[in-house]
Amino acid sequence: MQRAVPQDFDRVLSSMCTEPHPAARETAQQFLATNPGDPGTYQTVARLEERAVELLGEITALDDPAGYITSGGTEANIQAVRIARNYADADEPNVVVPESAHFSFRKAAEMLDVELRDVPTTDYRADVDAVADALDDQTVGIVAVAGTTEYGHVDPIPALADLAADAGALLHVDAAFGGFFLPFTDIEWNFAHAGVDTMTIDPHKAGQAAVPAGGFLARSTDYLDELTIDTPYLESESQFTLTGTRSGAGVASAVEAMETLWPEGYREQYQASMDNAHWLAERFQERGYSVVGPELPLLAADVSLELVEQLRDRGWRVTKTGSGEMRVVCMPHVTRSMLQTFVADLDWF
Ligand code: 0PR
Repeated sequence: MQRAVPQDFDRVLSSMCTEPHPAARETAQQFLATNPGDPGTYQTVARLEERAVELLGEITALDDPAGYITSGGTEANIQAVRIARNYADADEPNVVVPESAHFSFRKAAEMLDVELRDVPTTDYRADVDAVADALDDQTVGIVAVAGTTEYGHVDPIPALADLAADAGALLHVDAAFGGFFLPFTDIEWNFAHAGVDTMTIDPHKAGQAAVPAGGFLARSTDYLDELTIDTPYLESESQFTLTGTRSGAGVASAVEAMETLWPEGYREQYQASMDNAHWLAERFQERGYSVVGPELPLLAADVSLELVEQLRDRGWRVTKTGSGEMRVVCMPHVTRSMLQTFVADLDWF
């Protein structure tokens, strides 16, 4: 059999993953056989993981950050729900999430035996009144999304944090997608803006690190203690991660990407990606489509399902929202000339 090669990115408009920064790619290759899950043996990568958390703390305005590099946003979200459940003392714990939250919270709820209370959104954001109505004395956590998967919108995080504090619940912010764009906006989303307890922010998305490199942050190590189990035969005595053996390549490449790009490289990327998203939104509008966004570099347009299928047949990787709009994610590999070709194909049909 011929050796397989990965697809290239020149028609990928559907993915939150992107080409890793060249330095991050090279570093990932060097660390392929290292395991941050065993810091006693793999000390270099363990130190790199501390640096990764420190850098994520800078990006999210958190002094003395606690956390680690996860396998992705899913693991980080599961850990957040696990902390909220364990931290509280509830017999029948529930977590309140906007209906726009990523499906990883469903996995978390099922595995952890926590009730997930979905509440409606207004204009693609969590409705604060609806969240308030859903709370009760068994609520252990509220989730706010900073960059929704389908529309790229950011929930009213300070208001949700206040609700969580009043309810004695933890506030988790899912900035898996938005975290590397939001520092360059005036949106309130980070640990300094509001009483955020835990956060997901993924270097393997807009952070331009190699896959797998998700990020989980907690305001205090007390929260991580809620996850800790003993590891009798390792040099380290306990572990708070969900998985055991973990990707040193992901950790090392996340550090390399952040050292290289934070803040100026990420700022430039944010600006280029937003310009592209606005440019594409205008092209859609000129053609009579209605567009949602872009608040972050992601937009949805009410292109017919038939046209989406035709574009797919031409090799474009585009996806649909739950309501059927076409969704385009302007990740770093998405260039203006790529979008010009896309619009030309759109006009061809
Ligand atoms: N939180 C948010 C807001 C997300 O958008 C995602 C993934 C996650 C959590 C989960 O992250 P992991 O996939 O790292 O566990 N959002 C994308 C999605 O589901 C993931 C994705 C990435 C999909 C690349 C396709 C793709 O090619 O749409």
